Amino acid sequence: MASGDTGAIEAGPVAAPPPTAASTTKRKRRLADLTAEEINEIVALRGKMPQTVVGKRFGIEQTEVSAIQRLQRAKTARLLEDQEKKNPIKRVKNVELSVPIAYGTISFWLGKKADDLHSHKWTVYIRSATNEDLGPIISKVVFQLHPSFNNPTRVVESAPFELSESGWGEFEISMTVFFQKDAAEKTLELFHHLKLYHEDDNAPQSTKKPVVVESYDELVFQEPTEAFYSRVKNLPAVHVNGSPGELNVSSGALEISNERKRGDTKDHQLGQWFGKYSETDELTSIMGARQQVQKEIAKLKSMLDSEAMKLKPSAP
Ligand code: SLL
Repeated sequence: MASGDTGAIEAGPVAAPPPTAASTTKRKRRLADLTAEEINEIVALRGKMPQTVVGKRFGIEQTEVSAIQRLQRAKTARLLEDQEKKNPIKRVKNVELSVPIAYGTISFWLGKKADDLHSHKWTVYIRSATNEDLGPIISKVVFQLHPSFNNPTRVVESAPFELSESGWGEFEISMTVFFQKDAAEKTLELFHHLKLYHEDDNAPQSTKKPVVVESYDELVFQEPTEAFYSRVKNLPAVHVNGSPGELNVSSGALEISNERKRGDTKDHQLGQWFGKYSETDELTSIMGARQQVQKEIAKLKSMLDSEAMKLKPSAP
């Protein structure tokens, strides 16, 4: 699983630069000139105001407004790591949870209803590949739209994690996935290019048949925390690979539930356009194969361990 963007910039105390002749003359300020209070203010304003405005207010460049956010995120990641070092969270060894997901966009041409700024209506979404509720896994998704939209940063705090809009152009949508707290995972960044038009320019536009672009992926939790593992292991959205050893709790893999859960996408109004990743064919065989491999790995590991024990020189 790709982890969140912590940026290339190293986090650390923002020290004031040594006074130079240049710093006394009037010029644009640099990142290092900002006080901690100003940085906090910029972070708070960043989502609420266009970056250019925030930048102007503090006499810095727009790119520096973004850099500050990355710096802040890297700092948070580091704090989390430090915390974990002091008080390690218990993780389940030899186990991997995987959650098949699908994400993408479905866009309809508006036909007669189209105007210059709104030729299409579209929906961007992240769903379980089998349309189960992702609410127990994901706490929120932040969709970042093109700056030409009003309030381009959209936060969806409950499942289903989707957003509908209308517009005129194609662009890249970034989605930051935040996991439930007990998963103790960093955020995950997904990117999807919104498509409004068919590849083939000559294909007639239709208000009935949408342009659908969807990607399949899996959220993989290696050695999940014990809290997260026991809470989600039996959910139909979750596949358990490997065996938890001494925890010895039954696996929830490949369990199929017909129960309608809040937040699932089983009766979704766009459901007919969703890709189908059936439990019964491909997915089952992939999951089955994966479980087999995990079992073999566990077997080999324990064989190696017992060999190593035998080889250990006994204490004099
Ligand atoms: C393009 N680079 O030129 C892309 C930008 C932006 C699309 C596309 C805004 C709609 C609204 C909108 O659709 N922006 O203002 O409500 O194709």
